[in-house]
Amino acid sequence: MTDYTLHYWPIPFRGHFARAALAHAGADWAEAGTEATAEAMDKPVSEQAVPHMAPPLLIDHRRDSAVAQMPAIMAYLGAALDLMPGDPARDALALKAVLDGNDVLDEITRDGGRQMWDAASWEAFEPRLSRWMAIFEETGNRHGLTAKAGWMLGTGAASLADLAAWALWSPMTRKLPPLRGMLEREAPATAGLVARLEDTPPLARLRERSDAAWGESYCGGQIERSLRAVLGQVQR
Ligand SMILES: N[C@@H](CCC(=O)N[C@@H](CS)C(=O)NCC(=O)O)C(=O)O
Repeated sequence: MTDYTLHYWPIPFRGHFARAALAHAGADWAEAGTEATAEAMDKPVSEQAVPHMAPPLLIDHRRDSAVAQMPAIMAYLGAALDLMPGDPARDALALKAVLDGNDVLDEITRDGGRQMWDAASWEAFEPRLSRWMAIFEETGNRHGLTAKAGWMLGTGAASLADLAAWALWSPMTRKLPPLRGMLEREAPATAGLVARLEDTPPLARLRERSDAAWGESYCGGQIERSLRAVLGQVQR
């Protein structure tokens, strides 16, 4: 049996945060798959591994524990896999980067597809997306990150904050290429960090595996179709 099982859908999106942390740390995990993910989510709460509304859900078999809510999963993995910067101020900023990332995911899917994008709503959102990019950039700049070197919080190696930045911006800008130019323009140091992490063997392998399994999917569903439509992309 693997050490961890991740319950999530066959898309990168919110699941890629946990995957990035697990892959980067060389942890051994299995993907539960769509059927088991839906089954776990639909069980009566009294029968769930941890009471939860929606995936991602992470099971740690070695510690016999389970956690849901993406930022809580990242806090868990940050501690379990030694990915925290190690002082209270930067540990809080690492968690903040995860929470910022989760907010961006909610915003780019209009809260999980409650409404679809159209030209006007996307145009109104673009300055917010630019600002989110600038928030990551300014955070990194304040800790010495440049396009060529450094880490989001000035640690000596990738921390949870760097993995959150990768998990947020890499799938988004690779699966929705019109957004890549925006990240490079608004957040060149962050774009450089994402590219450097992308070239590390664990994250390169994760990218290859997920591309092979899930193709061009980003967030899935109708909301992805409407996102691609406003970005002038044909869904493959
Ligand atoms: N706040 C939760 C959001 C979870 C969530 O919205 N999960 C989505 C996939 S990204 C889902 O499967 N939703 C189905 C539902 O809410 O019924 C988290 O951060 O984990």
